[in-house]
Amino acid sequence: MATEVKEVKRKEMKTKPVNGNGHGNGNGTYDANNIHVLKGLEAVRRRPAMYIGDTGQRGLHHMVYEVVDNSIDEAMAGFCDNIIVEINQDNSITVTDNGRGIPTEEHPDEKKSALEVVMTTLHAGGKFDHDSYKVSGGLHGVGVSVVNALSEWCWVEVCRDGDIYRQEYKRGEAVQPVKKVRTGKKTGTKTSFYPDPEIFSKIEFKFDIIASRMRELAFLNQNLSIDLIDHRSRKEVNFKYKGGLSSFIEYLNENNTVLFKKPIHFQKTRDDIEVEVAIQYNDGYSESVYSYVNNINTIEGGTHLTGFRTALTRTINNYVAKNNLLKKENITFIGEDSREGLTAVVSVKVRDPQFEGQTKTKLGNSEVKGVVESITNEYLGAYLEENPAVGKKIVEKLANAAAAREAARKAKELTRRKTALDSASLPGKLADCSMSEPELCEIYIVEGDSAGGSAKQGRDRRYQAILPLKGKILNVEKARIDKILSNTEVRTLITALGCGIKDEFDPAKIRYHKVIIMTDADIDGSHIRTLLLTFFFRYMSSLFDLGYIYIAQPPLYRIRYGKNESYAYSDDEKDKILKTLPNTGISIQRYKGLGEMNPEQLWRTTMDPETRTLLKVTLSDGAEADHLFSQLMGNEIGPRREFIEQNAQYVRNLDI
Ligand code: 0RA
Repeated sequence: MATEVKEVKRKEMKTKPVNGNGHGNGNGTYDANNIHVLKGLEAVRRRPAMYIGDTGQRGLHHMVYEVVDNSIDEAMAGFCDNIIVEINQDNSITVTDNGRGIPTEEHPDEKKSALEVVMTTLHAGGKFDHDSYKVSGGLHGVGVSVVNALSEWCWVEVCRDGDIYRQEYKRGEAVQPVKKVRTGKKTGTKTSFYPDPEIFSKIEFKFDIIASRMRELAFLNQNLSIDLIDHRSRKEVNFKYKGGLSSFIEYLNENNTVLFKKPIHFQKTRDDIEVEVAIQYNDGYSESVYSYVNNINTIEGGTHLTGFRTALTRTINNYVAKNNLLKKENITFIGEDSREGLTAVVSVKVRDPQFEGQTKTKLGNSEVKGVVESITNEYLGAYLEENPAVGKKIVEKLANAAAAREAARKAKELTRRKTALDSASLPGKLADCSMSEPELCEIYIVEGDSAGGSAKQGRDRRYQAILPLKGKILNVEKARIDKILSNTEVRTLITALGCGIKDEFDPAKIRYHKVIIMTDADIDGSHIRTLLLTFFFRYMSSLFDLGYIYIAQPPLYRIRYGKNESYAYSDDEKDKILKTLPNTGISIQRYKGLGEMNPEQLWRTTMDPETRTLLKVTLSDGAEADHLFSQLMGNEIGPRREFIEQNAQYVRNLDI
């Protein structure tokens, strides 16, 4: 999930209009009069980002999801239980499903095969659309014709009624009419495409990115089998979960100590809204709640999540009152208490979802809140009554959380001192920059005072701030918020960033739009980096969505020859440089830490925007990142060791 961002200006992207005259030119077109189709495709190719978000890594992978979504629709309609996704040698993609097959008969209005209409008409929809849970707004559900328009080539084979039909396309235009190519017994649809290099900056699919979305889809669609095959590396995985959301919860809690073994899991349809929820608690302090609408992760939440949260707190409070469980303590839980150590997934299927918010991932339909709330009340209430042993454990956990909250409040009130969280006074260790526009400013969080010193001398003080951190920050996976806030390094960091934390977190207040983690290229450095990323993930996660979190890339080697020198950022690069040099008079220095570079070298190799490389850390999948962070930093030692062993060679390029 980490994507490399070279900070050099990208060449202006060439987008060639498709047959600008609106008529087929014989170059891949068999129907010269189809002005309307060509206009649609041209619009997509002119402004691809409007349809798939961007033309970088995210948009590229979105192409795959768009095709898979159509097969998922067929699965949700009950006609498909197997999807195969193949990444081919040449980075083309093939998606095969065993559904009914896209209809191929002549479309009554368009006078051509329905298959061709679906593949070449923007928002074809209507009769040949699935009447299931189509998504309006957002980037999903833009249709497979968009993928087609943005592909250098594409072909589809449909198996129906004993025959296999096929059509090929070039940049969205059909090359010839739909043809019967052979006979076939089964039914289904197979789509293959190669994204257009004129549109996308780089055509290289990441196995892990596709895998985590396929895993998620398999969790969300119980019993659906999804195979992912990478022909480049011969990797292969199958995702199929009998437990659905229960399996999802078990996966999320794989590295945590849970309070009870079997997740609480229920599913019910009311007023045409399908609600499915799974819940489990672990002995940690953070909240891991993921919500979905029509298989789309609603990272900004919305009415379904609000309904769930309200019901959770209320149902547990009712249970406590009804059974006289906390007579002495006289506590009423607030929402925050009921979410400590909570892992939950809330998935709804809604017919006409309205998406709002900055990233269009917040459900707006008001009718959904009450439905999720009442279903959760009923099922969770009944579950607690029937499972008093589990009920007792949950209530104990929440009572602890409430007591800690109360103690923290009292302590704060008693001291009443201005805390370091108050951004009025900046910490002394921070060497701030002189400019104050956040969009121009960056902060380097540097491991250790000595590297901090070099960074302070080497930086451009107009827009670069330096915050040296002493040693390791607290592992936030293992501590409650009050303890986290009593840690000096963490407080310094929060104050320097200026955006607050938890309830007071406001990304609009952040003082720098680039937060750059700069640590040594050794085990300690990678541990500190992971601690920092975990902290940002648990307490300021929207900074990732906003694209504010970066990792600096210091060089590994300095190579001197005669009066010249070069820096190598990887072993490969070092070998490449050495090959270009005669064998005499070369000296190679391997950097063990940032402290070995003088200020000028640090600036030139790692901090100068003209020459540096930064890794931008993005979370393409929150649940996947959650699993990874709990694996890296959680309670269970076994899985962590296993992870580090498996990934040791990738530490420099850890994909989060
Ligand atoms: C509409 C109607 C029918 C099938 C599909 C859509 C369909 C579309 C896709 C896209 C990928 N895989 C798909 N599988 C099926 C079937 C109508 C019928 O047979 O009665």
